[in-house]
Amino acid sequence: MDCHINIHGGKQPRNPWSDGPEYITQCHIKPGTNYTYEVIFSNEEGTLWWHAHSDWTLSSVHGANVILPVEGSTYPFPEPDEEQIMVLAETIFQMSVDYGKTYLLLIINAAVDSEFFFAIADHNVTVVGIDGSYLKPISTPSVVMSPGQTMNVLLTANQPLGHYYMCHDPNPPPWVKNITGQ
Ligand SMILES: [Cu+2]
Repeated sequence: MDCHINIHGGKQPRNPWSDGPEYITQCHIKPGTNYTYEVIFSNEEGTLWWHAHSDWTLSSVHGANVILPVEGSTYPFPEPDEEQIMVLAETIFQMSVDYGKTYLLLIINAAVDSEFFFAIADHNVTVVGIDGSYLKPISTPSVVMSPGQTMNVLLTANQPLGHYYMCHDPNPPPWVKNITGQ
């Protein structure tokens, strides 16, 4: 498969040669050949991602770029107990949590053309970052993510022990319909 990689959301100052769009900054990388990307981050922080950039390959060839706080600094929110990367794509995802722990979910909407609601039944999430920038935390029962968007959200496992649906769907889940008015 011919390929090239977009460093999605990376500003890459004075380094467009590693941005990935086919036939704009580079030709296809042919099977059996190599191409080395130089990724330059400047003030991005949190979660970004990379994806193939040719036709529909981006729906299956992708991954996270996690940009941690620089050494000697911390997150601008309480330190989570654990972190979990979640790429919203074509697969079903399950996650086990420990009661009382707080998890930082690094969520990437890798869909080519769909906005997605993301929600966890009976839980609020606290949005602390969007598209490689931190923000003033917002607590909400659901978020809507546009194609290519990333979010960092905190989830605290503070509900009775059990199984809870995690919703990733173009339509709002039933338990948030009263909030969206639909
Ligand atoms: Cu991109």
